[in-house]
Amino acid sequence: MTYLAKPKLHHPTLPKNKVGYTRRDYEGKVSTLCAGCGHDSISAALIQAFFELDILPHKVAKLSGIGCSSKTPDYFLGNSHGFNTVHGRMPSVLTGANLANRDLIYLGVSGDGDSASIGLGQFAHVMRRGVNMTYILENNGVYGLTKGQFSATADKGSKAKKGSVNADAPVDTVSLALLMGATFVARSFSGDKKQLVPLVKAAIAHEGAAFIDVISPCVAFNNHAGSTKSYDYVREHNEAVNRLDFWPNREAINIDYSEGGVIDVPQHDGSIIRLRKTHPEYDPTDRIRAANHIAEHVAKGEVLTGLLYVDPNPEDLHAHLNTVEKAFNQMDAKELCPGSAVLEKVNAALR
Ligand SMILES: Cc1ncc(C[n+]2csc(CCOP(=O)(O)OP(=O)(O)O)c2C)c(N)n1
Ligand code: SF4
Ligand SMILES: [Mg+2]
Repeated sequence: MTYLAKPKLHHPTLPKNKVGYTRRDYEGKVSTLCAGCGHDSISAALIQAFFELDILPHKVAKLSGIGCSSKTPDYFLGNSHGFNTVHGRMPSVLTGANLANRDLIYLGVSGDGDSASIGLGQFAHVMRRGVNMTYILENNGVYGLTKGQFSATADKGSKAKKGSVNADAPVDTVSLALLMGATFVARSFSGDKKQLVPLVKAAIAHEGAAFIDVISPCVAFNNHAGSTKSYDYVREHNEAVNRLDFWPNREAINIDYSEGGVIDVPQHDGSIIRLRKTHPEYDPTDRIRAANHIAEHVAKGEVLTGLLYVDPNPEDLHAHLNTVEKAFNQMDAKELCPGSAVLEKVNAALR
């Protein structure tokens, strides 16, 4: 059994969002992951975020690589576009799709093996190019699907279930995303939906490369004492730099907050991220200080969560390349192929 379709029965009184869909309309097939797997909680957070943002499911394209994490797009947004690519190659397929049609909302879903081991090069370049997307890395420190080998995000000295110790230095994906030019960088925990859901919403609204590393324990292979990606370890070492609330541009903010430690970060599309700072000195709009702060906490073995960096005025790949706005599938043959005379001119310019 590889999947189970969910029964299509909807209770008539289920609440609908502004585009007329119920929460059930954002679900997918029944998950076949292990009971208690962090990845399922991330799927639930994604369902909630897309439902509450009133996004039309057919306006979303979900792309993933290979792994338990990369299987999850089958378990949410069942009415959206989907592409399960090759291991570690999701970013290039997502980039191509985005270049062909910028009208969709792009959601990349990956694992730590998929992104930090085999796909490290693709991961770095998709951030550098500023592809407008929300990239979710479901980080459990192991290759769950292939039975628990250490991945490149496993901490040095952490222990596998059978006792072997990881001798290699880890890739810190948020530091790398920041270094490579991502304009929205966050970390969260699959067990903290209150933090994760607004982060996902803000990442969707962000018009550039948005990256969220979500620590997502693998209950089958990496949830024991000695693992730094277990539920217990993350709960004990979680340091949130801020808690955030998110308002899409069409909604007025009508909740009162005391001034102390609260900052508003307006996004390019008019939406607002309101940050309640838990680390008073932390400024998520300062890339260099953010990088230092993250590195200091990595050295202490703490899991720094929250919105770690945001550029309120990002530029995306289309701006870099000065592309046309129209999606390729909206163009006729004449627009797509301007003819041999134009091609001749282009070729002549290159001689
Ligand atoms: C080219 C290629 N190499 C190796 C594999 C075997 N493989 C499948 S999933 C996987 C690792 C997945 O780990 P991760 O991305 O962390 O996902 P998780 O299962 O932990 O969620 C590997 C090595 C493959 N499918 N394709
Ligand atoms: S093996 Fe690990 S990552 Fe895969 S479904 Fe089970 S708990 Fe989740
Ligand atoms: Mg993994």
